[in-house]
Amino acid sequence: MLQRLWARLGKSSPQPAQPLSSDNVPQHVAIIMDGNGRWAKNRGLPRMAGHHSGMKAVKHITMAADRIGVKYLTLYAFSTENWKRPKAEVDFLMKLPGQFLEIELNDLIANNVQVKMMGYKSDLPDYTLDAVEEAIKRTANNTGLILNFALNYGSRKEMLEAIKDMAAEVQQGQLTCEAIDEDYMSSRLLSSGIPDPDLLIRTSGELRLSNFMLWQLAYSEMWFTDVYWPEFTEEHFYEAIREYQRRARRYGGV
Ligand code: V0D
Repeated sequence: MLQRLWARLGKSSPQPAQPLSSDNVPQHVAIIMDGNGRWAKNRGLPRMAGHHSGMKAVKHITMAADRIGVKYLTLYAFSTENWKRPKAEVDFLMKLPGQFLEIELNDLIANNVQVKMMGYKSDLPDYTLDAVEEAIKRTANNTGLILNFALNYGSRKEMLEAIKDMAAEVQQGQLTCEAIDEDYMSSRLLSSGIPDPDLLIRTSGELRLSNFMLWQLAYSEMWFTDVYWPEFTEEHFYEAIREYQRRARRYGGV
């Protein structure tokens, strides 16, 4: 479905070169989309060209995730630490959600994708937040893939805010310490309502979590690749899924 509509945008919809089992498809895949700047630098292009090119991979991987039956796709687009980058780069990045949605929102709607955002909205420029909120509103009743953008997201801040809110409620007698268990903590995080990721993918050779979903990734499988995000294709994505399925089968055996 998604592939047919997106085919119009000039990209065909390759089936996996190797077969992909429909058993044990991860329900939630989270991705740290790293290496956009390095990809550009290696080609003698400005970093911004890498970020722009990375948007195309977002489209292709969303399409692939939907096709194989992933239910939640969380993409780390901008961290709370990324504000430290040069102002020109931050300004450029903040225009990408609007640009992406201008091109893709109609197709996302047509394909029953629900857009969500996980992060701190207050620091975002109006034009960024307006674009994202329009997408969230216009896809709120969709029942297909949940495309969750981590935008101005930081995991330690997320946990501290939850803890501070809970402490204040305990102090005011609205919450008891005994009621704070793992499920309750999960419900107070920005990912509330979304199950923990089954699989984390990080591109570009870095082997760190970089303050991404520290609580939620406690039991997740992790898959790393040296491929830069702008070069990350459906085939790389399927490779990660196949490895996830192999690991799941191994655990089933013992
Ligand atoms: C740059 C690679 C899509 C990572 C992908 C503001 C770095 C391209 C979005 C997007 C970015 C976010 C929210 C939304 C719709 C689209 C995006 C940023 C960066 C940071 F509702 N790509 N993308 N946002 N890049």
